[in-house]
Amino acid sequence: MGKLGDAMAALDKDIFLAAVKEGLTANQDPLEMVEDARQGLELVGAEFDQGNYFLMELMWAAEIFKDGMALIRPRLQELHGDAEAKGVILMGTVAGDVHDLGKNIVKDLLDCSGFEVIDLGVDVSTAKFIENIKEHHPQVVGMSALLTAAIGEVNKTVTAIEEAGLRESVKVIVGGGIVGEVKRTMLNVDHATTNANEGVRLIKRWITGDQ
Ligand code: B12
Repeated sequence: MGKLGDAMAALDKDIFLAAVKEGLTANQDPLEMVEDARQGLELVGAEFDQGNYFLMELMWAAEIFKDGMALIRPRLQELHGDAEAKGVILMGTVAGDVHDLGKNIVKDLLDCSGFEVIDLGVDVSTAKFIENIKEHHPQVVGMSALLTAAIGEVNKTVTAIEEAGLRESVKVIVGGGIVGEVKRTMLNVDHATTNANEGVRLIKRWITGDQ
């Protein structure tokens, strides 16, 4: 873990933002910076899990991350930008789950790659996913889920997509903490990953056919 992760784990916003600026000046890969910060967040989560940090600390960590992303985003756009719209992707964090930092990174990357992203936000019900697939005809549905309790919601949504007769027309990809928790085969999706970049590369391949 690097400077960003260390500062995040220590919940030190000033040092974190200084490290972001330093990284940008040194032309560090913005995705590497995001991954470093994510690892720090994982440590914050572990402290929370052990009862050393409380909800206040989790919320503070999320705020630090968002402020850092605001600085990193323009560089992501600069490096990964591509104006040509290539397809439509529907994204949302599943019902009962309000974690959205990871989903927003994927959205930023897809935006930068020229895709039209319809972001349904957080706590998205199965019905809302279906309604929006019917309305926007996306090629890909991306779900984010971090809570163990959200695993069932992912599968419920995929079943609803099947029952609505829409499964043949969309690829489904899921990301977030649950992916590390369950065997991928337990999730009835086309792909599951905790790596935003890998997910975006695959989505590009699905839509454009490029390798
Ligand atoms: C920040 C945080 C919060 C913030 C969220 C702020 C926000 N706007 O998102 C707040 C404070 C709101 C919060 C609340 C809660 N949290 Co919380 N939270 C975290 C924490 C520390 C970091 C999560 C995060 O954003 N990581 C950084 C992002 C970038 O990582 P990511 O989401 O995994 O995304 C990456 C990939 O997975 C992937 N990805 C993500 N989505 C998608 C989608 C697609 C399509 C693709 C391709 C890829 C992809 O791309 C990203 C970049 O690589 C985690 C700890 C952890 N280990 O994850 C706990 C954690 C997830 N939270 C936890 C808990 C328990 C809660 C609460 C229940 C606490 C409470 N008592 O109220 C509530 C739940 C509220 C709810 N109903 O959802 C637990 C979950 C345990 C479990 N397994 O169920 C964790 C694991 C902490 C812990 N160790 O106990 N939390």
